[in-house]
Amino acid sequence: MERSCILVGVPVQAGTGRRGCDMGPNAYRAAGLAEALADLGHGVVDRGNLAVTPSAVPAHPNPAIRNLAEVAAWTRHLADIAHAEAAEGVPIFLGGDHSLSAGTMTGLARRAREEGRELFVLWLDAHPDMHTLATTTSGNLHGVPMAYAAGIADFAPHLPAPPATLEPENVCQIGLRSVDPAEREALRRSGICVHDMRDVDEIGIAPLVRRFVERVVAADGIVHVSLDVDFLDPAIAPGVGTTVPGGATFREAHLAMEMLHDSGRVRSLDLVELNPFLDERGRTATLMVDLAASLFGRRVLDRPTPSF
Ligand code: Z70
Ligand code: MN
Ligand code: MN
Ligand code: MN
Repeated sequence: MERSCILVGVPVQAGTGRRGCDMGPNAYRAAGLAEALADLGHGVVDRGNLAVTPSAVPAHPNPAIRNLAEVAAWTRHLADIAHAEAAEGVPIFLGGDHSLSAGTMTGLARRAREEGRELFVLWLDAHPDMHTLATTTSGNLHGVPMAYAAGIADFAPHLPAPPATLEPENVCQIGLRSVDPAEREALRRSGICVHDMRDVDEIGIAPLVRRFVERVVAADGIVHVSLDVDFLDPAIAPGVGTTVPGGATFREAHLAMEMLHDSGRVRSLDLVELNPFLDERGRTATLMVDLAASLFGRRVLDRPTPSF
């Protein structure tokens, strides 16, 4: 039997410098995410919005860091939730800022390890989010989840120890165009597969996604997609706190989603960084819903459809 989509609202904005991301989950609902998935024939369960109660965590010497206790609480809770929901269906985490992926990816990594499956992550973002607590200068913890989840640095005792980490070789980042110096160094050391926008321009999105899918299939792996709104060009997706020019086009983004769907390997999704307060008449929320629909099987013409 096909797995149902499980919507999990994660109204966290503690990891970003701008307010409004906490309205993200409800904006996806208003834009018709559940209906779009149901129209494609999927079962859909909406778990509503999560909440956490932060408790004190040891301070970090970097004075720039903001909202550490809150991000720690979300990370701990989301690792539990992702681990549990991945056994029930296909969790779709409705952010909320990208700090939520520290929790989701490590919980999913634990579930994959228990099932003896190799977990791959396709990270679609203008940013690698590869800072450690020591290197972040903005102090915004949406800049650290990849370093945390790939076990690049030890975040304990400030953030909870991850229940499992990603294999850096199984992570592929596409869309990068804003990388801080410390992140560039961390990426080089990590072994993570990275494609900046120059690669997208020179090679094209299709060969990049195809190569990734081939590696997943060769390992009989499963895929988590982490989609940051700022992967997209701000001209088509203005509802985000960090607009970086030169992002993916409408067609590149849809093609990536369609190819991932056809792989039949996608088991979970983060939709992050939507800021409805900065959006224009819901167009960014609507675009993200349409991209999720492409990822879960919406197509122009009939083609063979692998099930999850
Ligand atoms: C920058 C920082 C970031 C997302 C912005 C930006 C980080 N490297 N991440 N938007 N998703 O502040 O650390
Ligand atoms: Mn919990
Ligand atoms: Mn991000
Ligand atoms: Mn980003």
